[in-house]
Amino acid sequence: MKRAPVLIEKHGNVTLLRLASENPLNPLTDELVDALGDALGRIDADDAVHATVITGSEKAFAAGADIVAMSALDYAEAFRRDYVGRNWDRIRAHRKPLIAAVQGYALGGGCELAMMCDIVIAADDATFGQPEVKLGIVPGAGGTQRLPRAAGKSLAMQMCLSGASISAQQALACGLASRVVARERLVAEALDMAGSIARHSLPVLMAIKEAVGRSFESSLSDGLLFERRLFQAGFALRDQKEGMAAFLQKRTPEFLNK
Ligand code: DAK
Repeated sequence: MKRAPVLIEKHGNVTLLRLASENPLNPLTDELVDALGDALGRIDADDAVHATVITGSEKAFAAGADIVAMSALDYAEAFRRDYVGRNWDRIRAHRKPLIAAVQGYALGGGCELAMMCDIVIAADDATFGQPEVKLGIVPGAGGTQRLPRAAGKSLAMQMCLSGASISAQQALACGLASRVVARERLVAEALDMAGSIARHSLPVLMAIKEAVGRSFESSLSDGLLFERRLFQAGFALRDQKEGMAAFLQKRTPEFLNK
């Protein structure tokens, strides 16, 4: 029997998704990205899940889009099928917190997938790169757009124009990753972080994700107004009452996610 390209584990109100193609480099085939999109769609619809960790194999988070499939594409077909747009958009549209736990290679679409997540934790052996230029193509899932925002223009240009990768420590230094941990501890640390996020009120977590996301899409004044309205709307939540009452009563809040 063919194994599932994405393995799903439940850890309380955190889900762990392991990219697990037969090739441990995890080329991002349509099958794998479809399975990831399906899993994230189910998580979005499941009130019991508050946060998700996406990880890969010991060798690779993902070594990029499937070069075998891409090598056969022509322009008409890529345009007509909106090549890989459809399934990738589902990842981008996910509304709950996503943590990428990156071990080994995160190249091309693999680096772009990590950047679509809200937080990137890297194992000390992780490498990040946008090697598309070596294949005669430009990055297609955010490398030229998210990487400059995450890593700054100069480093993003260097990576996209040369195709050379950076180390986990460089990713940490430039802000592409927020933590580097020993490879043996990667998934445990990512699950710990997800758990510390997931204990909070789900609608508040989703609103924070939306607001931080908006900061990349809008002017500062529009973003600040969006944030202020979300902040004010938060007083309609029962969890605002609970959070503040718990603080004043010196107890742990019991959020209702309402
Ligand atoms: N696709 C298909 N097969 C791959 C692959 C890939 N991305 N990466 C590796 N493989 C295959 C190799 O061909 C080899 O196959 P066999 O020869 O065994 O049949 C096997 O995996 C093992 O690979 P290597 O022998 O090369 O293994 P090494 O350990 O020596 O090297 C490596 C590992 C990761 C450094 C190397 O395999 C490598 O450089 N791989 C290619 C990395 C790459 O160029 N990635 C970028 C691809 S372009 C979009 C969404 C996404 C994208 C674009 C648009 N939209 C939403 C519009 C993304 C584009 C890309 O990612």
